[in-house]
Amino acid sequence: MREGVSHRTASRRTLVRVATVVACVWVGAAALPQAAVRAATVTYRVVTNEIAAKQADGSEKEVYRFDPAVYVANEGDDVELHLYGLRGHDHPFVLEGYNVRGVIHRNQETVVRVHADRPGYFRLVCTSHADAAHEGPMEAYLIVIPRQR
Ligand SMILES: [Cu+2]
Repeated sequence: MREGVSHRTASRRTLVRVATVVACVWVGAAALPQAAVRAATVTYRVVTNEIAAKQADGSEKEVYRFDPAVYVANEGDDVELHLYGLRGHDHPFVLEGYNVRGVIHRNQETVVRVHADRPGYFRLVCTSHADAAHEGPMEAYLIVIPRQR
C-alpha cells in the first residue's frame, strides 16, 4: 500500500516536473525571435555536369548543367552550396540577388555561404555557359521561402 501512495506521489511530482519543463520551453520559444527558433544550416552538394548527345544530322551537341539545380531554404537559414567541378573546365558564376561571385574549377570544390535574409527566387548562373548559344543555360535556382510574420 505504501508503495501505491509513494507511486502516486512520484507521479504527481513527475507531472509537475514535466509541466514545468513544457512551460519553460513554451515561454522560452515565445521570447525568442522566430528566426532563432527556425534557423538552420541548409547544405547542398552540387556537381557541374555535362550532357552530350549526337543529333539527327550527325553533329554532337553538349550542354552544361548544375546538378542538382534547385536549392530551397527558409528565410533566416544559412545556406551552403558545395559546388564541385566534375565536368568542364572553369565555371565562373554569380548568385544573383546575393551578389556572390566565384569560379568552380575542375576537380575542386568551391563553397558558397549565404545568410538567406532575402526571400525570393535567385538564379545561380555560370557566366561562361549562360545561354543556349554557349552550351547552356547552366543555371540553378535558390528559393528562399519567406518567414511567416
Ligand atoms: Cu559553366
